[in-house]
Amino acid sequence: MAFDENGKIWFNGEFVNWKEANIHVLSHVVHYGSSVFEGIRCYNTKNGPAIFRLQEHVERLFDSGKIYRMEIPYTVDEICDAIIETVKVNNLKDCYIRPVVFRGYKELGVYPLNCPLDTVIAAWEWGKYLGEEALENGVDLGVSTWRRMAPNTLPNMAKAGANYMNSQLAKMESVLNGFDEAIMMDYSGSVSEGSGENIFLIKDDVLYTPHSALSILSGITRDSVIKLAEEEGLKVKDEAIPREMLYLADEIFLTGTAAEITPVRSIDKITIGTGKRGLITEKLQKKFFNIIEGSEKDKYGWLTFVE
Ligand code: PPE
Repeated sequence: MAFDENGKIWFNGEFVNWKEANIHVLSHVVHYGSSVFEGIRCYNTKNGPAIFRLQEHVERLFDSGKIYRMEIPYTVDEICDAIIETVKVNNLKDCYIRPVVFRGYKELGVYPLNCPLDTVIAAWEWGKYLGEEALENGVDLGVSTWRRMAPNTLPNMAKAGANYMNSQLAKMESVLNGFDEAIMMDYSGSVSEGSGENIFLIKDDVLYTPHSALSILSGITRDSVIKLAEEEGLKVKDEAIPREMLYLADEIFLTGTAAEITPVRSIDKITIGTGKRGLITEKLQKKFFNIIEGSEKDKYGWLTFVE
């Protein structure tokens, strides 16, 4: 992934040059991780660039802010418009969009409410999250020794910068151990999620995914896949999944804005199913990519066109 540093970044309501979108080193966020953010994709569909589930992402940004008592000084509509403008101004077609709201520069100390809130939107081209081949051949996962945050520690439903310290521990461990990605259990030992993805498994034609009280981020891709699977007549169960059920699955895949729908071919060096992308995974990928390419009708209204 590389940035094009000639672009413009939306910074508190105005576009600034990429290299001038800077903050002070004594900003609250630098010291205490006080930020909430989103990751959104724009796809170059047959009918022009369109942002996938823009409204839902921006609503989740505001929800994350609410949990942390951040009063974002814009409306959901204003942020949606600013995101569209950011894509346009930068002449992007296929891109990843990163809005972030953080506590800025005024004073330090844990108590955050005297610091200003800054709101930033950046966008850049970001290809396949887990490598070009991953969508077809699948990735290798390792179960992390790090657990997802327990209830009453850090709220998993908020997409907050600080949560990604936990993700980084798991991701570094898995990559250094030779895996592509980590899968984390929740505090009680049942399956939770990846460092930046939700997880689904398929056993005997039923789709299983951990429910929202199992320390997951309620993924928007997860929600999209559940809708597409139900449309295909598949049974979807969101429930607690024991770790060993992963090893016995017929198919497994990860979902996320960055990861899209990525098949998993092994976990802890145990082959999942045939060790190749499964048929149901492939079918769901096709449905998903047909919508974002614009070749299938967008019946859920998931696409917001940039023009
Ligand atoms: N869980 C976590 C922990 C997570 O970070 C993501 C997204 C998801 C689940 C899936 O959510 P959704 O994108 O709404 O389907 N991770 C974002 C950040 C990745 C990054 O490396 O940064 C993303 O995919 O944009």
